[in-house]
Amino acid sequence: MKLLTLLALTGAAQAHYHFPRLIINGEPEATDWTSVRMTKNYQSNAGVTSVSSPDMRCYQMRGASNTATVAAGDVLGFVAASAVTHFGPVQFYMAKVPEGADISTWDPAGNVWFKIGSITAVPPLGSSEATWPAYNKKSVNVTIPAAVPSGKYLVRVESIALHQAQSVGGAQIYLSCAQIEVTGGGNGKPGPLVAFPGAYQASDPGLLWSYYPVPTTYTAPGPAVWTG
Ligand SMILES: [Cu+2]
Repeated sequence: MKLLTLLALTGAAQAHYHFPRLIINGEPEATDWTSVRMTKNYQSNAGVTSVSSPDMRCYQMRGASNTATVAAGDVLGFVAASAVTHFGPVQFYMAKVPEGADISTWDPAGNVWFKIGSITAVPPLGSSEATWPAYNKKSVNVTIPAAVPSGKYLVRVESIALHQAQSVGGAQIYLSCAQIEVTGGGNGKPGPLVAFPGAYQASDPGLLWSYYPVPTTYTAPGPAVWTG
């Protein structure tokens, strides 16, 4: 029994993941942590479990050396290393770097984030890939809204693992932030703007959620997706 338990725990640790590379125009970056800020879990792969922690912002250990160029309206991908091995929603946020600020050192604190994508549950609900379209994927994609103004942004990807979310603090959040420069943007006014931490509460129905008995609805946490 002890061996079985140990194997189960080891398997769980290996099953964690992180998002270390961008995919631009279908091309993954050559190396990890180039345009993506290195996260504290780059070795452990552990998720964030306190939504009130500043780690909810970028889970950052150090800044990124590069800023990737992405055209508004294009698809931006994040590689999941080695895959999104837990079921739950995957969401994307952007924050505009203020004029005059250095993107490589800017801390995206306060109400600066707007949601640009949510890959969430497709009914009927369960714990399968049919319910959760991002589950087991080796990369996840979002479209940079065509109306977003040109400029420098952080793009934050998060995967909310729900397999232990039946108790408060049980949801595991795997996230990272990429540095991009949007070209050919529009004149939209992105919003609503929210803060990390702050946007989520541990008791949000999208974070405190049990997959058994099988529920009929799932609502991902955070604001509505800004569609421009
Ligand atoms: Cu895990």
